[in-house]
Amino acid sequence: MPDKNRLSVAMIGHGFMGAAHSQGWRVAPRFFDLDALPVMQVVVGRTGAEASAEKWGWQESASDWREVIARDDIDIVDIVTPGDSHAEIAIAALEAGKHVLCEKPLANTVAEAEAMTAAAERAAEKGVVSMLGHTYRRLPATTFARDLVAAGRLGDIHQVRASYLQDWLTDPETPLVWRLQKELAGSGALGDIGAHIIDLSQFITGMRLTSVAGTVETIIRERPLLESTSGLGGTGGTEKGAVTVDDVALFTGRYDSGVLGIFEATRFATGRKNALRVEVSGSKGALAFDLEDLNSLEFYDATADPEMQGFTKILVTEPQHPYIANWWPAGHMLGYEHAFSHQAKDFIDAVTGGTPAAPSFADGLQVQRVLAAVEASSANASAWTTI
Ligand code: SOE
Repeated sequence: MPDKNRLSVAMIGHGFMGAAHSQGWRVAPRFFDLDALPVMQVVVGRTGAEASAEKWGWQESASDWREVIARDDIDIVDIVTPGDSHAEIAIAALEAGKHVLCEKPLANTVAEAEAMTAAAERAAEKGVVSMLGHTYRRLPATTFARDLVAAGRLGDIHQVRASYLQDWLTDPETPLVWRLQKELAGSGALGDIGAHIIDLSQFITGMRLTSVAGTVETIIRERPLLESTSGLGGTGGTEKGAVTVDDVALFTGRYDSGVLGIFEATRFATGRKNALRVEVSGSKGALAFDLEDLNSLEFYDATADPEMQGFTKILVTEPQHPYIANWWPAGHMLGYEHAFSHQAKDFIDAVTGGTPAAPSFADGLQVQRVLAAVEASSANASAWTTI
């Protein structure tokens, strides 16, 4: 690697998201021309961090995040732990003057998200950067979708449809992992995957949700206690424990423009593995994005001659498309992990070049308020609830 300014990264947590973030830090400086080189210095975990460090290419491992945050040689703290520790770690890191990248959802409660946002705003006055990890914003097709809406190609937005469908909980033997425990995860499908479609719909349209009406439901209420983890699930024992989060969240939302959106987040969509879909309908056109076909964007031009109208599938792999010029020739396809490199690149650009770090913690707080409003609505006979 060329000799450049270096920014040492400490990653706190080393589960599935730790693997994805490691990939981002490792690859971004090899494909994008960054003004500083992120150095994968230390991965932190209560147990097993040494093996993760070796596997993913971190220089060292540690078990105490507080000690790591106190180190002078650490510039960036990357938080990929379950949501219950986001607030404590992020606030401590920001107060120690470290730039912070935090996985979504920002926190487990609105109060925590407010405290994190206040800490981020105080830190920003001293030039400290903070950013939230909604990686699906950083796919070429979703960024291009945002650009099309901003350029007026859809005209006035009439409606939004967004769903995030997974099925990894349909098996009742899937054990009680942390994502199914309220004290660790905050909420279930709602916060874990619903947060993505809330953020993505707002990112693409530039509109903000102001009220919601919804229902959340837990389909399987008890699961085997976890014995060993693998991927999102693992192996359970004979003893069972209570699932304390939702499995399914369905809601309608109204944006600040007055437009209605419909949302579904579920881990019980049998056969759907990671199917995030956002469709936006407007007076001059429409677009549809499908994560299971992430190199493409469907666009409908309602201003074309009637006999030529129809959804066009655009392969978003031309060098003119966002992020693509630094990768492969047209049509050579990107995957899930590329968004993590884009995230690392955008974060380093924000730190070195002062470009705005988006989504900000304030954006994450707004999403957290949407999540809380959906839960409040569900507890109140699905009444419309202001965010
Ligand atoms: C599990 O539902 C999960 O890994 C989410 O936590 C991620 O945010 C999403 O990108 C994929 O699914």
